Amino acid sequence: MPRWRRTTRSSPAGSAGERGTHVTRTVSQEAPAPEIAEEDWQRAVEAVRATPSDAEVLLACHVNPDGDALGSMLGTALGLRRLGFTRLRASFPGQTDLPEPFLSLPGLDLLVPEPDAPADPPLVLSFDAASIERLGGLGAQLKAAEASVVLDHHASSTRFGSINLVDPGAAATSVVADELLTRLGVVLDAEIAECLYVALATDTGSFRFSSTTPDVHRLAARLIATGIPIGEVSRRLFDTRPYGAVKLFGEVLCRATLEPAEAGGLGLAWTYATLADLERYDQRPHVLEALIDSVRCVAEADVACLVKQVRPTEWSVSLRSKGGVDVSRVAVALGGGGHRNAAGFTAHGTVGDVVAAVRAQLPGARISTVT
Ligand SMILES: [Mn+2]
Repeated sequence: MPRWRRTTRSSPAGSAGERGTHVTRTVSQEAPAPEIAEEDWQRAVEAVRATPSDAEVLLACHVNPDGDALGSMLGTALGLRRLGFTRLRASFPGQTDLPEPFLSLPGLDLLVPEPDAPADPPLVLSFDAASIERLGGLGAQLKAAEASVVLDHHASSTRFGSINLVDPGAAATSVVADELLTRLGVVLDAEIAECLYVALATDTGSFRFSSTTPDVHRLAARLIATGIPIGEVSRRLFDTRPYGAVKLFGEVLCRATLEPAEAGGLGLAWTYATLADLERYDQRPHVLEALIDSVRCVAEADVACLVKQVRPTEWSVSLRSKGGVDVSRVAVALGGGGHRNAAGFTAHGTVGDVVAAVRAQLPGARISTVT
């Protein structure tokens, strides 16, 4: 009996998720020119080729870089190095110490803190940043550059470069980076491939999200064929965390709350992590990035919510949906943004206030499953 009940419960949620994905795709197909025009590819290639190999080139990615931002940026930087560029610098704004999973990425020798980035490079390339604000102070170099190439896959991209390689249908920015490197005649090697693979694996949730198309697997196959240590890379990226973080996760998950009646009966699971939790286990905030995945797997809830304290009364809120609720609507209503199944916002007040605000938005964010 429990087996039968589980089956009926998970089946409608799953099909709603598929439907949700399909709707997204239909919308993006109807939007004008979602793909990158041939002319833009050519202009990007010409911009790189027109830059002398001893000129300064700045590659920049968004603040608090994730695997896609860093991987696509460093993979492209290494590709440009193979082409003979000698004064390459990669950078991102803000906090410069990287999360552990990225500490052995190839190409890190090209990375400099924002203040040390070249002041007036003729060529700037931007990675995974949907708006120039996400580049912090490096946006000034991009604006002043003779040529600026924006590589991205956010539908919300403001296309702030002089050349924009933005493909909202791409699973990761590294898909765009790979195409540019191919067009520049760069031959993939294991170092470039590892960077692009980390980017691709990160943004597809290790090839689990619905963005994982046959083309994504074909790209992954080409990358793996260069001989990258795939087991080691995956373990570092997804299956390694400090002992203190494991204990911290345990404590935070222990206080998770399930509210089956919320979201019109689809269910809400939520928990929170405080600065005191981080301090108690001597952990840095980035270790909490993976925590939402453990909340998201609660079978009885369509919506998962993780409230992370960033200042005494300021919280960073992560939302996930299995497809019954459009959590980007919840996030946008509360001042944030994101995608249908993954979104976030910044909140103030107490944890109770924050969760109450989320609860209040859930009914209006339900996706109709009427057929
Ligand atoms: Mn990305």
